[in-house]
Amino acid sequence: MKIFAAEFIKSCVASEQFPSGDLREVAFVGRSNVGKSSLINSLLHRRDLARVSRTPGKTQAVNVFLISTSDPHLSQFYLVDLPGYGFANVPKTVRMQWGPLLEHYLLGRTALLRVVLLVDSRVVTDQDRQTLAWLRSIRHDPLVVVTKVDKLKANERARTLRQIHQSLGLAGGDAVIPYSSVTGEGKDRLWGSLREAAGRGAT
Ligand SMILES: Nc1nc2c(ncn2[C@@H]2O[C@H](COP(=O)(O)OP(=O)(O)O)[C@@H](O)[C@H]2O)c(=O)[nH]1
Ligand SMILES: [Mg+2]
Repeated sequence: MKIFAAEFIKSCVASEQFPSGDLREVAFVGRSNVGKSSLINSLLHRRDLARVSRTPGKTQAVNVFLISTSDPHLSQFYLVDLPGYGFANVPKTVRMQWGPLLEHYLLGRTALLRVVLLVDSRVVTDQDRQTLAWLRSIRHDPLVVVTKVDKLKANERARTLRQIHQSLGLAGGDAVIPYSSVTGEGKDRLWGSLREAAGRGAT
């Protein structure tokens, strides 16, 4: 599969700004600093389309990118970077605004194919578990991606991945995708899952 184009469309801070039309969407969500921007860049083979920030949590916006690929089911779609949660230093006023924005997005988008939930391979938090439970309660069964796996020691890796699976309360059949934006591990698997979701959702 080839990526023909990846273009930033807009940053939405209110639900009226979400794109109109009927293009399909894939949304990425996770704790601030989980590696979301890095993953989006690596997935799209772009160096800095989604900004990789050292001061996470400042942008509480829904960022929309338009992607076109050679896959017939994903020939054009929106990749949506949702605001990160769980960043303690974000001012309360900002935190209070992102909850409803995220909720509006997740409850309202009819062309949303799949939500991808990112968790850090080194620490899964209560908020990650709550987010997973909440997504399920609103009928989004997210694809779980475990980030920064290049940081795991080879001899701990299998056990750590098992523990993450367990601590998220996933069922035996639910796969998690180990991902590294540094080595590129997981990229093909993640694209494969997105293509599969798009194929299933095809009409
Ligand atoms: N070793 C390693 N570091 C990563 C990886 N992904 C992100 N990082 C680092 O983690 C920090 C946060 O990444 P960023 O993509 O900005 O996270 P975001 O806040 O979720 O968008 C940055 O310092 C990145 O360089 C990864 O796969 N491996
Ligand atoms: Mg980011």
